[in-house]
Amino acid sequence: MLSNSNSSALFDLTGRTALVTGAARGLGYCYAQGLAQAGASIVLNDVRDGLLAESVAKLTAGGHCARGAAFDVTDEDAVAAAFAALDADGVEVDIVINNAGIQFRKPMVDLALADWQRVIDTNLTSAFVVAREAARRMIARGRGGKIINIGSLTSEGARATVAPYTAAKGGIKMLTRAMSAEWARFNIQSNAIGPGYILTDMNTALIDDEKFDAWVKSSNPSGRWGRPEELIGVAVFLSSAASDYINGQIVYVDGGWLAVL
Ligand code: NAP
Ligand code: GCO
Repeated sequence: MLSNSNSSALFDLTGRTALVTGAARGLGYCYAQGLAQAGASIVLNDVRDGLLAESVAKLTAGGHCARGAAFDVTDEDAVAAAFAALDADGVEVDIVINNAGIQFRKPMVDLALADWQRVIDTNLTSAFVVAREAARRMIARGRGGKIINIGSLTSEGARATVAPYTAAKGGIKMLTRAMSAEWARFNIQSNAIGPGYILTDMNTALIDDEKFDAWVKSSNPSGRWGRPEELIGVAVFLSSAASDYINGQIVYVDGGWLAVL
């Protein structure tokens, strides 16, 4: 039976280093902040280094250990170079949160292949590219690690006009299982988080649309949008020893959306 002190130690990330992609703002910054508060050192990635520097400064001002790594997650060479730079600085990534993602809303009959590809590259392929670099090092070090991919309600169901996003997030669910199939034996736990409709910049147009806002509120039994900080708990859980025997799962943080008819 765990005593209170032991149970809190389960979620302690002290001594761990986490790389969070797309961490300058939105859910990525929340994950970075939450893992930092749980004791982890954070490598924040984003594609725009200006905003990234501000977010790193916010965490360090709060007494946390954080550094920025500006690179485009869709650029395989840039990802490799970023990990090489971390190697050179002696930074060993124990936890990866593949959070970077974009949305592009258009009916498929009007959708350009370039736009399809950009969403797939950012939301799915980048998770493979970043996790591959991390897993190579985790396996070589022999002390395991955590890979957390970011899915969505669209990992389970589709809505019109977001086909590439839906295909990517469905792929994230199965890629996470593929990572488990190959890496669990190295004590690497690969799981995913599936946020519902959350109040971030990605959804500004939807939040401001009265009909869509009403649909979101009527489609989940909590009757509201999720708040970014409500994703922190599951991120710390899947980053910690508390989830060492969980692999290949996707944990939905959706107000009960997927649980009801
Ligand atoms: P967001 O507010 O649009 O933030 C996305 C972040 O990813 C931004 O900081 C963005 O950088 C960064 N990014 C985009 N492309 C990148 C690239 N190529 N390389 C590196 N960083 C890149 O989105 P969010 O709502 O926080 O969503 C974050 C993740 O959660 C996404 O994967 C999204 O699909 C997923 N998700 C969100 C919701 C939701 O309701 N919000 C629900 C389910 C899943 P810039 O600032 O430079 O643009
Ligand atoms: C959309 C939204 C959704 C949410 C999220 C739901 O256009 O429907 O952007 O995709 O962001 O993925 O889980």
